[in-house]
Amino acid sequence: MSGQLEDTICAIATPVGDGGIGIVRISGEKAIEVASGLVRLRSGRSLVSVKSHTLYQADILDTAAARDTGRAVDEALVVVMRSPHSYTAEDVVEIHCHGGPLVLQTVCEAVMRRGARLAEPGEFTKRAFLNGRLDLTQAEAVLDTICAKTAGSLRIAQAQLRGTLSKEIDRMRDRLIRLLAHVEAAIDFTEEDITFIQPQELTAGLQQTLAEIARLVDSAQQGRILREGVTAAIIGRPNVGKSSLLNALLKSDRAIVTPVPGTTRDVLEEVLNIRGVPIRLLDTAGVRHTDDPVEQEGVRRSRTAMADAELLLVLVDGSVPLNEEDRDLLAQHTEKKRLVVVNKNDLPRRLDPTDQALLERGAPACPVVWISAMTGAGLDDLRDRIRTMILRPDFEPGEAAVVTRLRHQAALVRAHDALTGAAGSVEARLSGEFVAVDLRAAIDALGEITGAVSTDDILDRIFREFCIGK
Ligand SMILES: Nc1nc2c(ncn2[C@@H]2O[C@H](COP(=O)(O)OP(=O)(O)OP(=O)(O)O)[C@@H](O)[C@H]2O)c(=O)[nH]1
Ligand SMILES: [Mg+2]
Repeated sequence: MSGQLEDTICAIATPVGDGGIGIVRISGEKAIEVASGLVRLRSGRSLVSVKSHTLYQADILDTAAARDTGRAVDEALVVVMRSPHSYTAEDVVEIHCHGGPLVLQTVCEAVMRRGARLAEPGEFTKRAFLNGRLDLTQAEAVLDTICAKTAGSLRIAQAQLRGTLSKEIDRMRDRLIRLLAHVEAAIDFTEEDITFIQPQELTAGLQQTLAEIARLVDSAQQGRILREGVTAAIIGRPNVGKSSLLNALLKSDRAIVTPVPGTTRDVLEEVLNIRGVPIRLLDTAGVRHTDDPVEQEGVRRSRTAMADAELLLVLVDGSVPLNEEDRDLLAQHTEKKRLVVVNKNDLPRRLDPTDQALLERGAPACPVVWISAMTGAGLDDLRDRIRTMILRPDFEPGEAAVVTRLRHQAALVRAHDALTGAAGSVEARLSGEFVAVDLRAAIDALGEITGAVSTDDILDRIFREFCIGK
């Protein structure tokens, strides 16, 4: 990101499309001066003298040249937020106009003609970080809050925004810095007969930090599931009711359902919230041998979806005996998380006794749920099973810090490895230098999480995920 802090930046901060209001945001040293060029307050006051954090009614003028009196583009509410009490900690002006794309585009272009530059993705939040308003985990939490799909992931994002994770990281990092200071002092004064820190005390500090890091790493897998969700594919031979199940879970007529086997040809995808977990649910073409080239392509896509999904709902029709295609599918991908779902339970069961026994025993080696996509019977049970297959039953996002990003997880693992090395050196009574090297590596790894240690490369990668205007 090339953005320099001296530039004044602007962007449309609300989503594209028609809306009641839309906001153009300006931030930087010259924000008020730039906005003054196109904002004419109804009260006749100058924007420079208005109260901070107060809305004023104004006309927005599109002035092509400096002396042009301008043509009104829209009427708006304008708010000035003076540094450092703003999102970016810089002077910020927000123009709340009507939410049409053309209006917003015109206002934004007028702002740019007055000397602001279009913001890069995430640049407002990046400035909040560079100006010390947010640390990196909090900046990431802004994005997670915006993108949260379930109440659980929103709760984690909000806790992170309030600094729960950073506080825990900072506490561990401070402890390690203190230990490092003792270790280094001991290296410097190695000739003298003073002990700066007892090996037991050093070991205790290292072990405590190792345990705390391990708890966070342990939360990461669950945390990421809550933030990102998982992909689940409904698979089965034609006509077992895959599309009916998708529709039933979605409570809408999303997919075409007919009695003709081979109805679904493409992979359909919908995101839904199942017991607090975001699930990307795929409905696939029924898997069977076919000479129809269109259906063949559909089956190929089903197999890809099956291989990529993290959870498989293997659907069979309980109102007819299982056939070879069913048994074949039941035997595939046994390494994955799978649920066998027996559908059409509203009809008399016609499974062979051996198949019925096999399924009742939970075969082959995965839980079985009996449902009727038509009546909705068993769907609650299915939702419960899906959640327990994905999240640990005891996992509830609460007060404790939870790691939700691979970036944090990777840095924690590096810190853990380094501290394990340090603990080993202490135990082997190696010279303090060995311990110090590993301690420094762990301190840096933890610092990368909050941004206490950061490089342009890390920052670029983080803020690229944002969209313009955030
Ligand atoms: N009685 C009963 N019929 C069902 C149930 N679920 C689906 N059906 C019927 O079974 C037929 C096939 O349903 P679909 O949902 O299209 O099946 P599919 O697995 O998506 O089929 P393909 O897309 O061809 O692979 C339709 O006539 C549905 O009405 C159920 O729970 N009970
Ligand atoms: Mg279908």
